Amino acid sequence: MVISCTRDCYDTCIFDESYKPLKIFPINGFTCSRGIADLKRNSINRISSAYYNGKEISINEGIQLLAKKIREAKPEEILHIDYDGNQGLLTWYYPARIWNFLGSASTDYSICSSEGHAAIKSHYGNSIGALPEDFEKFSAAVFWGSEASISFIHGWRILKDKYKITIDVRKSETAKKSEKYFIVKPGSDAYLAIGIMKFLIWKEYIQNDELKNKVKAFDMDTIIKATGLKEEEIEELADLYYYYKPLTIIGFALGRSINGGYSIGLISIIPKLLGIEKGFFYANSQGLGIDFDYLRGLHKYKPRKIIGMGEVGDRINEFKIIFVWNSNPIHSLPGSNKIIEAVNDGRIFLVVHDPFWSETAKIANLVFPAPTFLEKNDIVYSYWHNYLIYNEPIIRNNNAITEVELMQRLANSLELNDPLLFEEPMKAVNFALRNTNVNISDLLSRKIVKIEPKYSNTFSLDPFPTPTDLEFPNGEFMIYSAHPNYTNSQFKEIYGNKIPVVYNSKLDGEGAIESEIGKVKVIFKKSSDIPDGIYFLFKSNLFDLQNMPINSIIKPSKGKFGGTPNLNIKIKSASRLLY
Ligand SMILES: Nc1nc2c(c(=O)[nH]1)N[C@H]1C(S)=C(S)[C@@H](COP(=O)(O)OP(=O)(O)OC[C@H]3O[C@@H](n4cnc5c(=O)[nH]c(N)nc54)[C@H](O)[C@@H]3O)O[C@H]1N2
Ligand SMILES: Nc1nc2c(c(=O)[nH]1)N[C@H]1C(S)=C(S)[C@@H](COP(=O)(O)OP(=O)(O)OC[C@H]3O[C@@H](n4cnc5c(=O)[nH]c(N)nc54)[C@H](O)[C@@H]3O)O[C@H]1N2
Ligand code: SF4
Ligand SMILES: [Mo]
Repeated sequence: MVISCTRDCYDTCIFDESYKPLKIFPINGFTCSRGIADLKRNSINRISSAYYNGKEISINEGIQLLAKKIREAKPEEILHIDYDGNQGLLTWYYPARIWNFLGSASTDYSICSSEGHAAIKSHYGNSIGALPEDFEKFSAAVFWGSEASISFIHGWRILKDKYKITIDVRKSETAKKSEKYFIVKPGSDAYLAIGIMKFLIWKEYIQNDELKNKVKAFDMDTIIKATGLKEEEIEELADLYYYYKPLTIIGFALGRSINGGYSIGLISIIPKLLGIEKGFFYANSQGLGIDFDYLRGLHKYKPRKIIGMGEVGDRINEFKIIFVWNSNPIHSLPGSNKIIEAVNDGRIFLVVHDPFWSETAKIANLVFPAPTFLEKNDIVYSYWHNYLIYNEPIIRNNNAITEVELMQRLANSLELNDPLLFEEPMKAVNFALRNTNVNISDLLSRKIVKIEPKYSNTFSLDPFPTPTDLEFPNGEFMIYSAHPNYTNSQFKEIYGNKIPVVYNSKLDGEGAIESEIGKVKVIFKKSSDIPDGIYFLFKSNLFDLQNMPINSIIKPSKGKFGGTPNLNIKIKSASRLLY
């Protein structure tokens, strides 16, 4: 029997039944500060019953109440918000069927990685890159907009003794541990990638007339101004790429910055130009061949409306009911202050299914208790390694209701009888795996099975930007990164609720950050690791000194490729003055 951590994390650790990390590659017998605290955390801050407006009710009463609300609303007035709090196929994907059957509004799942997936696919047909075994073959690695030594510890373990180059907007922990680092301006990575390509051509490291014509449109002066690097530094990067033929780890932060899709797409084609096989890694989930749409019922049903994850706050008036699972939108989505206001005013009936009292669960009208991954059966995949895992519970929890059971009991309550809503879950998974080398009975008996990913053979330099396609980065920016002790908003039960500290080059003490749409109050802290014009926060504590979501000051937006909102925003001012 095995357990697999299903949190939104590259590593997807696998444990034995006594919760020791398996000594198989690439888990290699170690885990993170969250992994070692999971057993302890499992009994803290848990939702232990259903609640209606703060009052304990039975799960059955909760389901009846939800069914009544659903009957009173039009499908497009019901929005479900679900993300990667647990990426089990039976926790995240399959339970979406009921909402898609009803035709409810859906988000576009764009908050994190969709921009990069779409950009890389537009060049390669697929976004899959290097697998853990491939990581081992390289003698060098480039960490481009990636804080891998914190966000991706098992990948880092494989690469940490190689020659390492980091490209970041601040002196990150990964930069400090690298042999070379380059600090660029936020959102300038597309320019830098083109600068590197220009040198690769000038120095005749590569011959490619089509590329030569495309990069001509960009002059070196503009690239230097945009990136803030010296010409010699860009040349050095081209030399390093040519001589080391490194693996490039393309971080998710890039997709949430300006020019994000172009940056990621252009970075991903550098290895190809240099003939480096499987020379990049972004996220491998979409190359595994799992039919996620089938699990969600999207092969048959269609949401009546799809909205950007960055738009939920702004378009809140279009909805009457929001059903949330696997996500903590009050913490994580742009404009989430508008969700809070709408719930407080009674304009939105907010329903949350979560194992823990997340910030969103705390303000919800109706709450359902979910089991953690330690307490339920699931099929788990990783966005890095290619194991499929049959996760079995090691702790019993009779108070909680699984996502599958909640969906099916709600369907009964609504007198829905479409067979897809009641398809035996493992049968559904088996069908979703039909294009892979894995079948469910094999997986259920062997517990861990390697899936053989599918690579595509197509390649195109397009979509290659022209200068007018790119936004020239100037001004001051707020940026975020992963904290070692938290996964997004999770783990405050163990590691505490931190104050909102904004690391920067100039200011110390209490003050405010203002964007074009609002202001939040924070604690500034000077750090020599941060260049002028950069305001850095960990992405695990997104509430200001007055408990306002920091994301209140992020306006709605949609990336050009996969719809990812710009979270690393340009700000208007940062100052010690509060008013
Ligand atoms: N411990 C821990 N691990 C995690 C998570 C966590 O919360 N905690 N979260 C998981 C999730 S959800 C994700 S998405 C990943 C995220 O992990 P990563 O992919 O590593 O991305 P980020 O941590 O968002 O940012 C990485 C780096 O990008 C830099 N950066 C910001 N903007 C720019 C830019 O415009 N250009 C360049 N070159 N650099 C820039 C930041 O300074 C930061 O050092 O980690 C996963 N792993
Ligand atoms: N300003 C700013 N905003 C950001 C970011 C940033 O860098 N800056 N980062 C963005 C990124 S990268 C991401 S990925 C998003 C993440 O945003 P969220 O999706 O909100 O991620 P989490 O905070 O991990 O919340 C996941 C929720 O799922 C719950 N959960 C865990 N396991 C289960 C389960 O088995 N069942 C159910 N029903 N629920 C479960 C957890 O308890 C938690 O409440 O935030 C984004 N928001
Ligand atoms: S959060 Fe990541 S590194 Fe930590 S236990 Fe889970 S999968 Fe492993
Ligand atoms: Mo993420």
